[in-house]
Amino acid sequence: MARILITSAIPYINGIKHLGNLVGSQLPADLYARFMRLRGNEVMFICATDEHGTPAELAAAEAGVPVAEYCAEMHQVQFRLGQGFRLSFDHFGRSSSERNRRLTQHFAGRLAEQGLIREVVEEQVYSRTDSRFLPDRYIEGTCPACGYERARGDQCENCTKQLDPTDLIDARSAISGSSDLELRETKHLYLVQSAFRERLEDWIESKADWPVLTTSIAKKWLRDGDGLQDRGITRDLDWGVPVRKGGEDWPGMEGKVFYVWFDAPIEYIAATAEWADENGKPEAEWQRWWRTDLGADDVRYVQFMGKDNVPFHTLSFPTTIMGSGEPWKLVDYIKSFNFLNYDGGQFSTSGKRGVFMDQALQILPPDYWRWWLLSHAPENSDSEFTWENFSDCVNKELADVLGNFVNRVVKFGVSKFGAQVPQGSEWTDAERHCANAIAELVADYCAFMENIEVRKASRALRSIWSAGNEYLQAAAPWSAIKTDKERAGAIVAFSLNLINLYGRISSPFIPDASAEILKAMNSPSRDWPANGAEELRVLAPGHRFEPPDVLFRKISKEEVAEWKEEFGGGTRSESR
Ligand code: B3M
Ligand code: ZN
Repeated sequence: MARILITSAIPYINGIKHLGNLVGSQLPADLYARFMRLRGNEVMFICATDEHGTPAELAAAEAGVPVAEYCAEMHQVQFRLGQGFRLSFDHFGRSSSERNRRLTQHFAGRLAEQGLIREVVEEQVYSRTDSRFLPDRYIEGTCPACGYERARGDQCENCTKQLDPTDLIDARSAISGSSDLELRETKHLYLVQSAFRERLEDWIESKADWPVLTTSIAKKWLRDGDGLQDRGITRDLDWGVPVRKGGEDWPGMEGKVFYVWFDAPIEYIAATAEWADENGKPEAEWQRWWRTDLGADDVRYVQFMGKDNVPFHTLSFPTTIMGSGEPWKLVDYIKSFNFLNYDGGQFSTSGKRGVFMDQALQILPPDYWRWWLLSHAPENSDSEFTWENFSDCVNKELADVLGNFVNRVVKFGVSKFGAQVPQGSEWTDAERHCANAIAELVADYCAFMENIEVRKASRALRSIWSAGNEYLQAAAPWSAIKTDKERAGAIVAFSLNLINLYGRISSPFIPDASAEILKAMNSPSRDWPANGAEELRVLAPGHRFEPPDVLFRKISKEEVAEWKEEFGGGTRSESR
């Protein structure tokens, strides 16, 4: 049994996430966490809301609520939506927690002690119209690298370049739209990332097994030297972690807070401590996941995130960890994702274009979304959601291939043999052949899941379902029953065992349907399927079951037309 620490990028608090956000981090992280638990590993799966910085302040201002109140409410909303999608976090924390405040100040203090923080008096963009500094997202303009016109002061989301507000061309205030800006002096702390160039290069270089998407982004920023410019880790904002050195004041930094990207990844650690607090566990219980001197040396730590978050996780956060000089756990594997587009354009939070997590659950159960999203995860390139593709996929793969198989077998079986596994005659070549094929496919499925190849894993699972259909079609118990009831019984018994197997191995993708199947089949709990024919004899003759309800309904043409209209969005805004 291994110990696996899994973190998903922590979603900004500033509103309900769309399906593109979901499939870029939280959902595949959940897939992996569920699979790893199913295999008998000890898993700690952590997520949280990212509550500081300009996104939170801007959203709260727009909602007309104090920012702390806004964050508390939105945290609950995101937490419940996560449950709605069956995201199986061990803890869903808050970056505004007391734990994160203390830990962030602790890291800053350590970095200062190691000589890795510089105090810099610099000029920052100040808006005369708004009477305030405009850090990060408070300012928008054209990206100097790629020309994208709605780049923000902290990062261009089009080309992922990390930016400073002063880099933007034709800059304007995101609050008032004003371009009546000037540069004013203010003091900030800088993290000396440049001191880590070689260590970071060697570290990334050693990660030969990482997805190319992850290493190519990391190497690009290392090579261009861009990602290793010393970066400001403080801001002139009210909302955030107050700048302190461990438990002490930081002279000259009164009234300033840490930059959201400094404290957000530290929340991975803090959230694990929050988990311990909430469950009445001693410090050692969370430290054994994070401190290599306290038990975390045998932990495998895997992070999930969208590609725009990669620079922060391959350069900045590792610098914080390494620079602390303390034995904190570094990530072992970073799985990153491209973007999901929506019907010929981008998902847009500001333009309300696309499907958002709350809306998705209002129209269909979570398994339908999970299956489509994961089987179309934007792993090797961006991918696109269209309603036609979605409804085809659900109707064919879930309703026809899986749902219909279960339904046919159970209906036929119950009508001929009652709600129990029939005795039947011995297996024939048909069963042996199918059992072997399934064993091979299950091995493939496992290998893909271990390697976090999400699309390939979904294809293997679909093939496992199809193999059952092909078997049933060829074995044709409805014909056999006319001449040889025992043979028909054998086919039904084998098929019922296939259903049971499907219930056990499909849960990472479709947890609700899997649970329904297992409950209906009155399934004995077992370890992960051994790759042998044995698995298809688990439900013995005489084993009783309850016919399950229809597992998946079909999506109609009318619904597709209606939803297309409803979710099209008023504008074709370019913002994600
Ligand atoms: N909140 C960005 C995002 O939601 C950011 C991730 C933080 S991970 C430490 O995409
Ligand atoms: Zn750009």
